[in-house]
Amino acid sequence: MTERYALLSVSDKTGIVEFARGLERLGLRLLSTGGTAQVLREAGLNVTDVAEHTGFPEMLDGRVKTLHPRVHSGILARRDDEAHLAALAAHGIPLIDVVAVNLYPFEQTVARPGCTLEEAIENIDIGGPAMVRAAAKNHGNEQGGVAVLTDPADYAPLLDEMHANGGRVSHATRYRLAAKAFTHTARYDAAISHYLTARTPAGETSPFPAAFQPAFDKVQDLRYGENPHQSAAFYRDPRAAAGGIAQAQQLQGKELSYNNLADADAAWECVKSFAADADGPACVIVKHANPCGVALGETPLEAYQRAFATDPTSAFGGIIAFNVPVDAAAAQAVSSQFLEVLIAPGYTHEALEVLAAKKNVRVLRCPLGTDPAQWEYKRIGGGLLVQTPDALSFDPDQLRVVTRRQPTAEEMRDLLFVWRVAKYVKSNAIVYGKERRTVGIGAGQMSRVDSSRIAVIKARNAGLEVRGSVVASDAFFPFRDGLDVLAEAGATAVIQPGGSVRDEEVIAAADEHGLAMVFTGIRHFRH
Ligand code: 93A
Repeated sequence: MTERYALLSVSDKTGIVEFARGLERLGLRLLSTGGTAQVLREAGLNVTDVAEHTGFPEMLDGRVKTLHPRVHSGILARRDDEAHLAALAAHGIPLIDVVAVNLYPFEQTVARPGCTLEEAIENIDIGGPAMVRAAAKNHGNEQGGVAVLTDPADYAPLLDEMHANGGRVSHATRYRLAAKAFTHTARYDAAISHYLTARTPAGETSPFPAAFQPAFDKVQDLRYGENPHQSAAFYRDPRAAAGGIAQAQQLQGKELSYNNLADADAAWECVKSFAADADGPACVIVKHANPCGVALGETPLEAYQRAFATDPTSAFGGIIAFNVPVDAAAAQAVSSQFLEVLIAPGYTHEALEVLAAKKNVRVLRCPLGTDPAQWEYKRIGGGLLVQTPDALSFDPDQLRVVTRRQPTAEEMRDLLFVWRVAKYVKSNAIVYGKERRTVGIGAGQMSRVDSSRIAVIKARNAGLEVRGSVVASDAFFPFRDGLDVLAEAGATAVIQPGGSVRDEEVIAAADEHGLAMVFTGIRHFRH
């Protein structure tokens, strides 16, 4: 049997006609299942139905199409094994050298609103994964083996390679395709397991499946991890919508490091919380995962200058993010400080020219899209914590003024600003601000009083006046001492979740100091 076969059986028919035509030109005979065969025939190709090849009809509504020894022996026979080849010859079974399969669209099916359990089950592909796994297992060696394709993006490169090598596919390519194929079927089974274990037969669902298999695609190896002796890599969630830092495009600069990416994420998530149309240009400067300056301004330049003024010492070597395109004036200003990474939804041509002079600065362009709710993961020793993101934003109408004094309109505007920033500061977070810019930020302390004191010290070090500012606290004050610190520093209004058993004591302290205080009812711990 010298004829070589390619078996094509795909739900996603993208590119399949061109691929089949290329294979036919290379002298391969085409074998195909019902729907795929029809598409190929309509395109004028010469196709043998699998049913004709096996001598057995597709049966049970298509549940059994390719599950037949004539298919699986043709795929699984070792190409350099005399006994295997003799067995095929004895039964008149030809070799299948190319297998292109993609599976019933299980994930798309269960994502459709109102999808029933029966529909989901019918979309669990059985014969497809069997062929993919058989072909991947038998990718072979230098003597030959099967090329398995599970992604239409691999069709054209495979044809090119076959053209260049007299119809042969190298062992290296077959190996790479086999590894990719097992990733394809592993993800497919993970999706089925997630769906089934996160619901009961009656359809009651829970957000989290019984077992958890994250699926991410490698973007690149990183030079090292958080420290030079740690190795690291960067992965992207293929299902994430545009808008996360993982979707950013690097326009210039040195290779991104592990810490660059982590800090860029912190800066980008914070700056994105300010909408350009409602809030105007915003700038966030991050160091060690915490904002060290956040401000709004009339222009990106002004937003940057006001953010920088919060803490010029910490801003050195920082990550700077804007929620609006960067123009030449802002580019000029940021270039005059030492910075690691610049992120924005866009850059003017002139801005890019200015930045080009700073060759090392990593310049990222990131789409501003809003991500759908994605799970957050945190490794703990021997385990994994998974949670939904801290995406709850409060309804301003639900704010509760708890003090005798009402905040002025100006204080209220600033309270909402510092509250938004506090969400992106590591706990315990205390953020002083005024005129929609941060004045002092206390981050990552074990006690809230210390965060309050540190924020004041930092503001004074930067030569900023704390008196007359407003303050946000990411969680309630457990005692009045934190509030006393704020009042003594000269703050006039406070925003915090409330909910402490000592709220009464804290409210009384605020009244004593003549402060206005607002409860949000929402806590924003961040660790
Ligand atoms: O129903 S199956 O689990 N049983 C099979 O024997 C089988 N063989 C191929 N699904 C099977 N397939 C799948 O059919 C392939 O994985 C592919 O997704 C689909 C292609 O069908 P058609 O060519 O009829 O569109």
